[in-house]
Amino acid sequence: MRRRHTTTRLLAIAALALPLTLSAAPAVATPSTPARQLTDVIPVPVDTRPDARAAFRLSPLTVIRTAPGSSAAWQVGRQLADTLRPATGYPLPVLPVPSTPLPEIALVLGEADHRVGQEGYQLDVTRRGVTIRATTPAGLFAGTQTLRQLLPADIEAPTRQRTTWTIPGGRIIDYPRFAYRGAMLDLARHFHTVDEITAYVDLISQYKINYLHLHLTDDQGWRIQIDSWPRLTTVGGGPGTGVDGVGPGYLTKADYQAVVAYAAARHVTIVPEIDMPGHTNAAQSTYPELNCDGVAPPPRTDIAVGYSSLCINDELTYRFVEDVIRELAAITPGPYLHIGGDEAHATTDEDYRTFMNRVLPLVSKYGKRASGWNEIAQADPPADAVAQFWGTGTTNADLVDAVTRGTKVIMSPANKSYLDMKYDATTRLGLRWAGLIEVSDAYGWDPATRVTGVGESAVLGVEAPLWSETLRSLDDIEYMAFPRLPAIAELGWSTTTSHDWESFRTRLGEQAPRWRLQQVNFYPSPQVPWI
Ligand code: IFG
Repeated sequence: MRRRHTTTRLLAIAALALPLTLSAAPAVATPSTPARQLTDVIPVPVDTRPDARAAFRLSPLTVIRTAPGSSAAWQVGRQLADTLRPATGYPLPVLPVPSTPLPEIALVLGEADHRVGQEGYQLDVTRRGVTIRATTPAGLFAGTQTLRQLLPADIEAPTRQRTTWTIPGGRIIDYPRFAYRGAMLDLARHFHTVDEITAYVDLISQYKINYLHLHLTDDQGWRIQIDSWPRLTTVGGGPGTGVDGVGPGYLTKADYQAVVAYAAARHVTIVPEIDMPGHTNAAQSTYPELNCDGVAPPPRTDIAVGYSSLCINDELTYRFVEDVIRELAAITPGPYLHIGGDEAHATTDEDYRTFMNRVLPLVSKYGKRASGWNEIAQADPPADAVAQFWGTGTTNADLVDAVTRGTKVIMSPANKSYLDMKYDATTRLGLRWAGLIEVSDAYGWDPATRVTGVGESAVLGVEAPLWSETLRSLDDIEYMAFPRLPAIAELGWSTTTSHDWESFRTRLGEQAPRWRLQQVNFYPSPQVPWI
């Protein structure tokens, strides 16, 4: 009964859309940009087979058909429709039906090439339409991000364009090299609002980034509500906190859950970080009892590091840490909880190991997998712990030793992937302690050979941290992240055999019209042929 009704409805749509079709067809095709190739995508797909005879052109009749019975697939279809409707002006109804007589973009769960795995997709473009096949909704979403880039850049316009919406024909089989492809925002040094975080999620998800690490606490600010220690945010995240005291800000639990949901709808998983035992001045200046001498140090708004340490041999410290981990784990659906561990210069090596060996197991007690900066390898991290390498060198004995015991590594070499590093000596924003990072530096390395003794099988993936000592706005975030974040995204997704600077810089240049239409405040690197 439903099927007949649906078909009738579809034909009604077709009848309605027909005049639109006639009126919308431009007198002459107006190619707005050079013909797009299936490889004109970042990250570059694994396997592309063009078929010039099979180009597909969106029209007012096009429908988006999603796998019946999958609300997640339907959500991917809705997101795609929301992306394509403004610039095309087409209805693009999203229909969870087994088939349609109309030209379609079909999102199908199952039937994909076996190589696609859990995150990949198969995308077929023929004269009759587009079919994206995947094992999971995440794979469908990845396929729609590729489809978005296969359309002319005008697709990013917020208003209707008289562009010919042609998609190049052929087949793409695509899937990621690494499972973890992350970005990081530091909310502690400067508090970025929910709107700034979700705007960043909109951008990073276009490049198949699938994790966003939020650095929630540090010396200058505590940015996540913890019910059992309420002054952490009202004071530690209060007025005057942050670098240069730029002001209050923290995520309530509702804010955090809204960010988690927004990111999840774009198949980005949030990884929260509570940095300890160092980088804890915001907490310790708020609660005197968290200090060994019971005296609260003054709040800090400078950018020095390494001067703070929780009181390692005081039981209250571990009640505090367990309260925080418990409350944060309860509102974090993702698998990881990051406990920091970096620059604990005010903690003795022995105390550091004592602390970490008590705290790391608390993360798994509350159902999460512990991650931490690579210093955690100095303790005895549990086998499933993840160490995030942020060194500038190519060796690290503790890390290699932990890897032999099963630790996996997220690669974030500071001289390659730290987006808060200046592009060159003239860059107003950013720091330069790890060196200057132009786009070619961010692209020119291999996560599987960066650290001797940490090979492909030990590398979980990559992450591009953006520390906020010098950032104050979304414009600042965008200026430092674009165009270098797409470089890290390609390192995380694409194959070593497709790694090619000339190809990447050309494809990067082709992103400019898209970023201008999305009002992305990107850095126009002289290394890139921007179109
Ligand atoms: N190192 C510190 C960060 C931040 C960064 C700025 C790590 C793991 C320098 N720790 O990077 O807190 O200050 O580039």
